Amino acid sequence: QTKQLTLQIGGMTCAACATRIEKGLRRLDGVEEVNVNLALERASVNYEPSMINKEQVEQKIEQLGYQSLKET
Ligand code: 9UX
Repeated sequence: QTKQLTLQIGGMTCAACATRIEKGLRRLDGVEEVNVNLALERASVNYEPSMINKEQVEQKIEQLGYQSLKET
């Protein structure tokens, strides 16, 4: 059973930033689908909770150089 997470993201300044986050998150085992909306500064992530959790997703976003501000 996949879960969906939406996060407010800080630090995205261009379209490539959004693509970097999408690619980075898709590399994680357990992440099924990612959509990043630059204008809304929001990421939507579908993940398999038995494989990965919310904190690991947020950690990856920070690791990529952006901020995971809050869940929406
Ligand atoms: Mo270009 Mo967006 O370096 O960071 S990918 S501004």
